Amino acid sequence: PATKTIINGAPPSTKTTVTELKSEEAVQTSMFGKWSDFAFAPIRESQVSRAMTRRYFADLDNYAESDIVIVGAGSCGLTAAYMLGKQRPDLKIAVIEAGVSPGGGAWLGGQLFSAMVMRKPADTFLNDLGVPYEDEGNFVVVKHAALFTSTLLSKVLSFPNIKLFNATAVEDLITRPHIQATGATLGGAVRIAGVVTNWTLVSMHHDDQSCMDPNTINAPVVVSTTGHDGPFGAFSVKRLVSMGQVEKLGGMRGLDMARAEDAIVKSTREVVPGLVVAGMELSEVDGANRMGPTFGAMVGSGVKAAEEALRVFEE
Ligand code: AHZ
Repeated sequence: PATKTIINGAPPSTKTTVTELKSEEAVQTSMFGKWSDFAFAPIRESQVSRAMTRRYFADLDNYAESDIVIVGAGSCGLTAAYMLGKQRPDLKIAVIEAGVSPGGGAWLGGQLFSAMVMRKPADTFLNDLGVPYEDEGNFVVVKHAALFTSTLLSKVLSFPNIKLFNATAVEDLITRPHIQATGATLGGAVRIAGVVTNWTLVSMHHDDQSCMDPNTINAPVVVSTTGHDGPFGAFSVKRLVSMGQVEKLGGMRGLDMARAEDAIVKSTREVVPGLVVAGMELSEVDGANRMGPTFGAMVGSGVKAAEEALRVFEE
């Protein structure tokens, strides 16, 4: 009847076509076989819970003693993780990221624009990673920053010796008295011997909830790449100041691309024994300029941080 056709929003002839399509679909096969036979393998809810929690708790247990901890999974931290994972499959590397989504500021090229600019010679790293780009002479352009970040992330996560703990904040640093080669300890000097962690959501509620003590990871080397000062940034270097290991921070200076990028890469180093600082966190230590939306220095600093970490580790 006319009313029914209007309610369905389609004339009777169209209905026939849909029915025909459905029967064609039933015989079509896909990667899942025939759609008419489609069904998931059976599961019980507890199996899903156990599949996740068993692995997570095994990782917490395993990585409680790590060889290297990287704090912050932005472009610099992920680059360091990639270099370490590639060169040293024998080392256990924990990456701690406060955010749920790793990648820091590298999901966009700058402001809300997609393309990511890297000055040469950072293109060498893109070649190694297998990320395509357009060559513009002195610099190259990846068509979307997310292509760089997702490729880097997928490689880092594929290494069996790297575990990313995201939604986890580093709340403090583990310290030991720094014993010099002569056997002497100098003043109150410390070496960093690991990190103190907590769920980020817990870290954000220390003011209104009590008794939420943290967890720990011991490691002979920590690489801190928590970015410049901000809600979470420059975490480790600010803590170094409050514990008297660094007198004061230089404070990140204004934007000067040409100066900033070289300075960050060249000065990537072990700032106190056991703590390598890299990426934009370093600009707060040295009072270096910022570079804004050009990412070559984050890659260069990450590569150098991996070298510095291995040097400390091998001392
Ligand atoms: O969530 C932070 C981000 O993903 C994470 N992080 C910060 N504090 C943390 C803590 N525990 C765990 N206490 C923490 N994680 O660290 C990551 C830092 O990433 P980022 O992209 O901000 O820093 P980056 O040094 O890798 O890259 C900087 C990119 C910039 S900023 C800039 C400018 O302002 O001029 N220019 C560039 C290229």
